[in-house]
Amino acid sequence: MKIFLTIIGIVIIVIVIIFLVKSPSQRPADITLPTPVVSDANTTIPTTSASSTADQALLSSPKTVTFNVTGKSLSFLPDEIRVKKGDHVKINFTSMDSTHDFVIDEFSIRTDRLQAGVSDTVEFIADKTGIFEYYCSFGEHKAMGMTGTLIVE
Ligand SMILES: [Cu+2]
Repeated sequence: MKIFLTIIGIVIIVIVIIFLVKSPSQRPADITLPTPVVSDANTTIPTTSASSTADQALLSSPKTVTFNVTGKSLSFLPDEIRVKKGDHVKINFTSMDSTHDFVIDEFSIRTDRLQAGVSDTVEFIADKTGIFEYYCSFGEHKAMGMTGTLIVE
């Protein structure tokens, strides 16, 4: 029995170490080295196959912009996000209390419903300009004011 518990303990420690090693190294990599992300983003843009648009794609290759958003006290921080059309937007959302999620209908993105202290990441290409609402879809949180504004310019 003791050996069994020891093995489980070791496995948990290894998983935690893998998480700790992975997450900080991934996030700075996106900021300092946008190139690997660009090829990833290109696959979702249907214009890359046309050679006439290849030059345009090079000139305005998608830039990855990352936002850390928290949900707390029925509000989002920040409650306004501003990006450029064509940006590859990455939202790391963390619930700080209660159960929250992060939803933008127009870009069909939705995080998991998160308990306090839990994070989830969603990504999309801001392929249209405009002012869009993000909100928490849990319970009556949206009606109680848990909304924010995404501005694509
Ligand atoms: Cu909520």
